[in-house]
Amino acid sequence: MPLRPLRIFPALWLSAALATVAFAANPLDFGSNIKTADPSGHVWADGRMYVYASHDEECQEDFWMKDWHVFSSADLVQWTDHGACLAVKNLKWADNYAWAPDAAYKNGKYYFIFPAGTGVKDRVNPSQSTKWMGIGIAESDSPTGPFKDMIGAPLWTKPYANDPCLFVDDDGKAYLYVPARGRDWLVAEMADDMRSIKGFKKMDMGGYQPRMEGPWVFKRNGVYYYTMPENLRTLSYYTSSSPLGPWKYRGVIMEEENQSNNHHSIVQFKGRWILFYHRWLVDETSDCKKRQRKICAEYLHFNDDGTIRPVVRTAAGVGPLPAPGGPP
Ligand code: FUB
Repeated sequence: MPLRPLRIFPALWLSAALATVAFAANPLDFGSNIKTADPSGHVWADGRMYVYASHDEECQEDFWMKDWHVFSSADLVQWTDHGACLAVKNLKWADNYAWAPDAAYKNGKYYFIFPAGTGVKDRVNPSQSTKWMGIGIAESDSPTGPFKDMIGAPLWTKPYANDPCLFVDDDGKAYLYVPARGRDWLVAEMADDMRSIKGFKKMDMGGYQPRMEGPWVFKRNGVYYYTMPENLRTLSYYTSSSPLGPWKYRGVIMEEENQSNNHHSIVQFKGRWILFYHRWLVDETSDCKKRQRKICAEYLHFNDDGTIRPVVRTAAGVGPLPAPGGPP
């Protein structure tokens, strides 16, 4: 008789393990067929994972995007779509190009930083283009918004304004990282009230500055990591002992796929490091049948020396998290 529990528990572990293996968590299930891109993952004080994302309209033209969504989860499997946390229709200065956002918590408020713009890009005759973009900042008492544009104007429109990354260091200083045309990799400290920037500084990237967009900065064990889609597609990274650099190139995290852009974020959640990114997948149920973007996630692992192990795209992704005390 005393053997019985021992037989039952291994069986339970086995079925839990099989469920884990068989579970396909990618792309993330946001409860609908919503097309999403440019995930910016953050864990706030309530311990939930929040993902701030661009929203690709079904079969949209040329990245014409109108709002941003926020999703949250307690386990990375069951997600809540909190809806649009901000839309270009709420802005005085833009009506399009709701591109890759980021978020931060400071001064008891949640901040949402975003690119948006107006006009049309003429890809055949670029000189005829009327498109321009700016970076806006909005504020809310809630991590899910709605966020309000407190300035009513972009923080700047030149230099090139897209893909802001807002990193708040342990001392409370907020740094804004942006890609710029001409291969200048810029950082600006934000004013304490988060309503202006103190001016751009060109960072020393150790002599290696490929074309890039979508930078992301995080800190682990006192080391700053600057990660980005190299040539807009291959995720790679640098490290530094300061948020301002100089930075040292460290190599590739995730290879490119189908010559398509990738955009990512890296965040610690319940002791595990998570890489959020997007994939371009054909949706057979869609009228246009073309590849559209959806957000995925993978576990990310560090070596003992702090370098990042390469990550491969999987169907299983990150869910469900192993049970506490279970196999790693
Ligand atoms: O989603 C629009 C643009 O595509 C983003 O700003 C870039 O990072 C790329 O993902």
